[in-house]
Amino acid sequence: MNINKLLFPLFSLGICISNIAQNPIVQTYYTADPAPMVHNGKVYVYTSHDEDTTVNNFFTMFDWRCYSSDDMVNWTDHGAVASLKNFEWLDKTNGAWAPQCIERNGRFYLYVPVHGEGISVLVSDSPTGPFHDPLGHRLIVDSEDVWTDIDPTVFIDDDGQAYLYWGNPSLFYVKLNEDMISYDRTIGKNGIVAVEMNAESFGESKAKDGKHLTNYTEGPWFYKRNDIYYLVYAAGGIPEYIAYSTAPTAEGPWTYQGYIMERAPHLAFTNHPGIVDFKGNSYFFYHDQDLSGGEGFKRSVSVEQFEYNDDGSIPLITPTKEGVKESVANLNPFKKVEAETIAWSEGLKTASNDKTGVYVTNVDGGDFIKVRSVDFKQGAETFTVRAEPLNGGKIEIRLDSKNGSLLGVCEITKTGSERNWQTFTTRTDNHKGVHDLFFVFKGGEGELFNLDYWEFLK
Ligand code: FUB
Repeated sequence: MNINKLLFPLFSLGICISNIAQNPIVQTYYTADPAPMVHNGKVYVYTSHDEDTTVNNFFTMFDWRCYSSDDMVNWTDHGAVASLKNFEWLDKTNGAWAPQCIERNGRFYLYVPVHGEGISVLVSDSPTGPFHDPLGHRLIVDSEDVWTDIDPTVFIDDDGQAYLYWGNPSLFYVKLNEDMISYDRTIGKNGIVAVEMNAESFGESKAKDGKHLTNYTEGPWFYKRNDIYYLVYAAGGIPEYIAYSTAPTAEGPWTYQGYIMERAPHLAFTNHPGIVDFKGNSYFFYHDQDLSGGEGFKRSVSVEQFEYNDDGSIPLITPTKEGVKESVANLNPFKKVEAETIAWSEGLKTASNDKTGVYVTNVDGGDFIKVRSVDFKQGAETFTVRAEPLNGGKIEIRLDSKNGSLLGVCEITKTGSERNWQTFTTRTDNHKGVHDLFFVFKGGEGELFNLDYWEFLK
């Protein structure tokens, strides 16, 4: 039994909330520590991943996942794009903490901390991997305490100089060389600059634990917008708020600006920011613990749209279940859409293999997928889906709600005893215009089928 199927009844008000909820943005896995990256008209969000089963009531994290969106409401699951197994030299099976990815000259650099083993880097020719380890050892060497080397954040300035900031409870940076996998060893202490932690720069410490000298705690997110350098971070010790500081240069001096996310009942004891501008809007990513019904080691990534004030300051942002209200693009249903492109789902998981890539699995009767802002234009008369029948069942295709008007029913029946992927087709009502689309799964006992992709034909 999929653990999410047990937890979903706990999750808010079920059907009612699911029709309006957009947060968390992933319901098939627990995801944390969001790191958004805009590339080629898409937002990619790299996340850490809290396992469904927690070991020793602590962070249980083995790999890093990636999701992408063209419209900020439907998210395509690219699976686990990297894991601790990418590092052959590493003798660790847990500790895949907060990542961030950046593109330079057509290559993608994924900076990752392994808890207790410092910060490393992986490289790929594609934003969704495969990633490989270019060094065979950690990136940040000669650190005085690898236990504090977590939460890397990377940014390339207008002059081409790349910076990597990180740290809990102190803050450090290196100036990355153009190859992005080494750094200038002539500055700071063997290349590592320790940022001066004072109340003017990072606020007064509220943690009162003797370790956190200022309000800065961890999870920095570093970027520049309209000549202001921003460092947004988890603050206030445990439980964490989100605060930020600004500076006139990439190296400071930093000025504390206060909180941008306070506490709310469904937030976890940690929080972790990521901010991007996309298609003219600004988005704030963070994580909460709503999907797990309140377990701080089972977190989920959420996102809110916000607007900067005229002076560049960031307003207080409220964490909501509704999340992003409006898509910034419509989804085209007349070309192949991966089944794992989801605005909201209940009861499902994704898996992947070499032949099919990522697919939707754990499909039982009553589960469903919602896809938002689907533009049927002048009408669609046929639906086709690539599926792997297991016990077999049906897909009810509905508009605008789980119980909305029925466009058609696609039977996914098992033929023969072998498992194999096939295409199934059904006629649909000739519906027009932009709608939310619901696939509601119906069948008997056990798993019904797996789903690869779908499309409508005119
Ligand atoms: O996800 C593990 C740790 O929790 C991260 O490194 C911190 O930022 C906090 O979110």
